[in-house]
Amino acid sequence: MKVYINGKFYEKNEAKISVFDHGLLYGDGVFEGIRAYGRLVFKLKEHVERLYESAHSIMLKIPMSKDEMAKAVVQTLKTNHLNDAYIRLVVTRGEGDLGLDPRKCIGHAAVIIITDRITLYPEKFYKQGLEIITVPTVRNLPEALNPQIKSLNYLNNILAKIEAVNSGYNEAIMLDSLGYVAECTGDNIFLVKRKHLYTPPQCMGSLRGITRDAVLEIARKSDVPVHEHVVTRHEVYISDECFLTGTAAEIIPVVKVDGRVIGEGRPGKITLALIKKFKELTKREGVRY
Ligand code: PXG
Repeated sequence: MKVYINGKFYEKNEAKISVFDHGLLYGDGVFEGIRAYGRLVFKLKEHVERLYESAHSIMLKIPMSKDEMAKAVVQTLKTNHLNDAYIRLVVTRGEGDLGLDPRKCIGHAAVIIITDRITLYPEKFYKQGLEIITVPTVRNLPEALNPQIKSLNYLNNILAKIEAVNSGYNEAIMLDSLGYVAECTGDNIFLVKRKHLYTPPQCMGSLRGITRDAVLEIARKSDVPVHEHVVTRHEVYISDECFLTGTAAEIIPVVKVDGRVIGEGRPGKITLALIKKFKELTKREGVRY
């Protein structure tokens, strides 16, 4: 495996950055998770755009243009001869001293691209559906650390993941500070009720997922009415279908939430139809390499 760091490729064991990098010391940096299917990078432009938006928001200057970044992703995939891949794009604040002040990061931001394979949940759950729970850790407040910023500081999500795992579950619903459903630890959440599709609005404390947007577009084109609307736990419990979306997770059905069976307790019809259409989309759309 060859890892890209600032324009050069290194073997996995040799791919290293400084212990003084503020990405390591403070989680001061941004990242993206991207997928490639059959030598097509899915939604590359959207991921690069979101990376630069996250960086802009935290005043991190990425030392290359968006076009160069997209080219570097493609080049890394070519170098690694991968047909299908999960791509992790990381940009750190760079090397500084042991204080928080980002002005002390005098070197360049480190741009790292890693390509690998990933299966987020055991395969059987994609067929039979996941059981999830709501956890006590609420999603970061938008006015404190906006979940729209895909920063290297993912402790908020990791704490929720730990709570789920401690309780014997693979995934967790995180609420926002008002108690509405925000999202899961690394996925957006959708409900189906009376053939309508619902997902929390992106301004309420969840990430505007690129898979989420792709699913909304597929649904609109398939004449499924969509609503970006606040969602309560009660609405999740009484939904006909539930599923999660994310680049790593793709689309995974949910069949039980906090002990309540969702619909008939198996992946629903609309969920399965959306999964099929999403798979078709990933096979025909993307940047070829
Ligand atoms: N919400 C959050 C908090 C995320 O981190 C998504 C939603 C889905 O967004 P996209 O754009 O991918 O549809 C994400 C992204 C993991 C993991 O190991 C998950 C993400 C990123 C990194 C790791 O679960 N998901």
